[in-house]
Amino acid sequence: MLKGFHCDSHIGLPKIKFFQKLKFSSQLFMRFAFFWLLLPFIFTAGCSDEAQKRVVKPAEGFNVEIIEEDGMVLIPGQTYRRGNKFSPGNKKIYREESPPHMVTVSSFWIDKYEVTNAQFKEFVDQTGYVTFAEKRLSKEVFPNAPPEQLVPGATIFSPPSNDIDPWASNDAWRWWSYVPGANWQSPEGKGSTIKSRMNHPVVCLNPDDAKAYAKWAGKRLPTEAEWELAARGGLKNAMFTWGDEPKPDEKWMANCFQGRFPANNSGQDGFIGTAPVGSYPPNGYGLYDMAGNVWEICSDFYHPDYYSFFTKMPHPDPNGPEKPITNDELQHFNRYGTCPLPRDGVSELTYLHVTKGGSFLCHWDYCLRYRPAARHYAEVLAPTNHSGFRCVRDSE
Ligand SMILES: [Ca+2]
Ligand SMILES: [Ca+2]
Repeated sequence: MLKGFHCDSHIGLPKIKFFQKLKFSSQLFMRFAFFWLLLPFIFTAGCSDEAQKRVVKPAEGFNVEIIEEDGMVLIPGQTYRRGNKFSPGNKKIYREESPPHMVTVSSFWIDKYEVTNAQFKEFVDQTGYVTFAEKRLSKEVFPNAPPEQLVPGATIFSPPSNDIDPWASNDAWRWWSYVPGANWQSPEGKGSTIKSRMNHPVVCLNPDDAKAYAKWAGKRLPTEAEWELAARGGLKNAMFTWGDEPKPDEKWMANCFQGRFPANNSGQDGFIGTAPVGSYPPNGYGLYDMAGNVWEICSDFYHPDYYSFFTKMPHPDPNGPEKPITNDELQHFNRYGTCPLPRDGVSELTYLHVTKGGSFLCHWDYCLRYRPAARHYAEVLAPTNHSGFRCVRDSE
């Protein structure tokens, strides 16, 4: 599949190999150049009024002072333990989270909420920005791709009509489909609309789209280390953003998936798909949806073994592995435990970027990743309807 994506890191993409042979062509260069040409305008558009800083009450049950400014929260610089080596509760192994290690992060501001459709629309209205999912891919750039995979579109959750065992095979395409016409304005494809969902998180974007928005807003994407620190909400080593209890007082604390994945979503937590941002309790830093709702794209490249590399070469404010990898290389790692270095001619469109926090599709038994330590990835090639983002900016 050309614009492939899958929910779980152990599942391989079946048809992406031809990308490894691609050169970084002039058309791809033009795609990136387009964003840069816009910058003089969008930088001006992103300037905001003078900020008002105020101290707000901490979230109930947490002794953390929160300083808030223009919809962002100041996270104080600190050293914390990143990652997780324990079973998160469902006895599954999430080895990409190990080994846990100490990380020092400088102070930074982070958005209280995931970026919404309304916010992204303002960006598009002001700049004319066109997202990756809205563009047709060129036959010249992807000579081996079937024509039906070159049309604009995104990868959309498409559950089967009957119960299936998600562990029965490695084929996540049993519940994902490439849908022509799907994009941030029509997240389920042609005929779908966000009109009644303007306060929901924007989806169907790739990392470049998220970066373009962040630049326009005078912000940037968070590093993985920043994101996890913020998600932990002042708690030390807790399994979830709210503590260690999966469902305290029988209350769902995040928008995730109940029922039998993938065919039967009971929506017991109130939402089958995305929820309006801020529908669930905030964490100790007053941040919403750091667990569930939509995955949040970070600036780091993804490598499943990065934490092992990092523990050998720790440094403050880590920003991910220098060498990006592709999905093919990830599958090689999952099979053999080693990861070949990227080769010349590999398209940047196949590089994996870190995503954090899980989504409305994360399930206790299948993908228990609505946890701060959990790690997953997004491809530039594969916008999906369960991935979004929020922004950060440096602290002066
Ligand atoms: Ca839900
Ligand atoms: Ca989220």
